[in-house]
Amino acid sequence: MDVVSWPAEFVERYRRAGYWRGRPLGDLLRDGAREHPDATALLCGDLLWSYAELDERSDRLAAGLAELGIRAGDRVVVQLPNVPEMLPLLFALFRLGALPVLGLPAYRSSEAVHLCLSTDAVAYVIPDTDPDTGFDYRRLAEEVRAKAPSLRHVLVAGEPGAHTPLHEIDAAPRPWPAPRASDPALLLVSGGTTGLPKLIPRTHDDYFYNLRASAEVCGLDENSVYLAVLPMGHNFPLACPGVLGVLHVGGAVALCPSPSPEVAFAAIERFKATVTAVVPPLAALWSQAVQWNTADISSLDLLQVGGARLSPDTARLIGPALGCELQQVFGMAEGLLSYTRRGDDGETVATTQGLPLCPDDEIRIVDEADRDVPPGAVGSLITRGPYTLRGYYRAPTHNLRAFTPDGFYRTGDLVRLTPEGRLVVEGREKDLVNRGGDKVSADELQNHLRAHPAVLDAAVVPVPDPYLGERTCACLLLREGYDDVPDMAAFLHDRGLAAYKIPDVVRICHSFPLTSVGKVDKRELARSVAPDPGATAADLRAR
Ligand code: OOB
Repeated sequence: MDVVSWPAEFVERYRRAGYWRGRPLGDLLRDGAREHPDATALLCGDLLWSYAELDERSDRLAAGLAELGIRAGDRVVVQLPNVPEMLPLLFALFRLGALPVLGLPAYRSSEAVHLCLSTDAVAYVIPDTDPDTGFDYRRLAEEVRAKAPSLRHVLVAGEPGAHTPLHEIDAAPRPWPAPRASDPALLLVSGGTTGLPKLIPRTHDDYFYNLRASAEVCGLDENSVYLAVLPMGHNFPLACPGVLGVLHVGGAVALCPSPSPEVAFAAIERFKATVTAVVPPLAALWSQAVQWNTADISSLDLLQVGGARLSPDTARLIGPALGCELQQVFGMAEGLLSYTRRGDDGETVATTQGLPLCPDDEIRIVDEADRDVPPGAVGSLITRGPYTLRGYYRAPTHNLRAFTPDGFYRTGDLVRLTPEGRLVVEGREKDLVNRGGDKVSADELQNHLRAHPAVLDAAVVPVPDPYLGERTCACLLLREGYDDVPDMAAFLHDRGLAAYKIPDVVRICHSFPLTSVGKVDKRELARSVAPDPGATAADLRAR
C-alpha cells in the first residue's frame, strides 16, 4: 500500500470537530479569486499578480499539464526556488489531483534521482540556473532523466535549453473532477534518519487544516504580507502558515530571492512585509545586521523562527533588535506543529517552543519502553493528530519502526512539558545532524562515505558550532595503505550529493567506541571529536 490513512474513528472525529472540511487545496485560491479578485496575491521584483490572475494562470497551467498527459494521482517532482511560477504550478497540480513532490533547490542528482525513482514521477520541474552560483539545473535534469525511466517531461522555469519551457504549458481552462479531500495532495521530504529520505503524504484535508489553523494562531489577515525567504518546497514557509496560509486569508505573498540581510531587508522595505519565517542562524544574523543596514523594516510585525534549536540568549535579542514580535516554531514535515502564541511574555517565547497547534494533537513523552515519563521529565516525543501522518509513502517496513502500533509517530525528538503544557525541545535521539535547520541524515551520509575506496567504515556525528548550532563531522576508519582522504568533498560532490550534506569536518579514527550491544557509540564519539573537550552538540547532551 502506498499510503496509510487514519482509522475510520479518527476520520469521523476530525471531521466532526471541523478540522477536516472536505475541501481540496485548489479551492483555497478559487475562494480568494471569487471574494477579492483584484487584491494582490503575489509580489516578486516588479511583478504583481492579483488573485484573479493567479487563479487564471493556475487553471490554464492545469489544462496545459493535462494536455501533456499528466493525470490525477501522477507524481511531479518540483525543485524550484522562490520564483513566481511555483504558485500557479502548485495550484495547477492540486486542481488536477496530481501530486507535487517537493524537493529543495540545494538537491543534486543523488537526491533528485531518488525522488523520481521512489515516486515513479512522470515530470520534473526545475529552474534554468542558480543566479548566485551559475549551477545549471538543465544539466542536472539530463542526468536525472537518464536514471529515472518514469520521467516523461522536464519542465523549465526560465531558459529551457533542450527541455520544455514551463511558460509554454498553457491551454484554455477546463473544469476537472475535484480530487477527494481525503487523498494525498502533495509529498514532502522527511528530514529523515534513514539511508534514503522518506516521503510524507499530506492530504488536502490535513494540509488545509495545517495552514488555516496556523494562519489563525499567527493572526494573519488580508493586510498581511508574507515574505518567503526559506525555499517554498519546505513545509515551514509553505504552510506554517507560509505562502498558502496567507493566501487563504486574502493577504499577499512576496518572494525573496536570497535570505541575506541586504536582500531580505530591501524586500521587507519594498513590499512592506509583515511576517516571515527563518531558521535560527538567520535570525541571529539579521539581528546583527540591523546595526549597519539602513533599510526600513518597520513593517515587520512577526518573525517566526524554527527548524532547529534557538538559544534563549539569541531569542531575547531578536525582538528588540528587529522591532517585531518573535515566535518560536517547533515543527516537522511529518505534521505536528507547536507555536509560541502572539502576546506570550518574553521569557515564554525565549525559553519554550510553545503549545501544539491543535487541541486534538495527542502528545506523549515516553521512555525506551513507550511508558509515559513523570510530568516535567525529558523523554521521547510521540504524537498523533489531524495533520500528522500515519505512515510514510511506500514504506511499510520502515513504518513499523517509525510508528507505535496505535499510530503515534515517533518524532525522535527529546522534549519535556512545562507545567502549563508548553513544549521544550531538549535534544534528539534520531541519528541526524541539524545544521541550522538543514537536516543531514547520518545513515545516508555514511553510505556515501563508505563508497569511497579508502574508507572501511564511517560514522557521522554532530559537533557544536557557534553559528549553525551543529556541524557535520565524518569519522572514518581507513583501509590498510591509506592514512588520509584529501579528496572526500570532491568525491561526495561527484556522487551528486547536495552541498549542505558534505561534512564540515573529517576525522580519521583508529577505532570507534562501541556500546554494550556492539553498536557505534555516537554519543561517546561526538564527545571525543568535539573541539572543546566535554562539550557535544545539543542533541547528544540530553540523556
Ligand atoms: C522543520 O521540519 P523538518 O521536517 O525539516 O525537521 C523537523 C525536525 C524536528 O523533528 C526537530 O528535530 C527539528 O527539526 N526542529 C527543531 C525545531 N523545529 C524543528 N528543533 C528544535 N527547535 C525547534 N524550534 O524543521 C519545520 C517544519 C515546520 C515548521 C517549522 C520547522
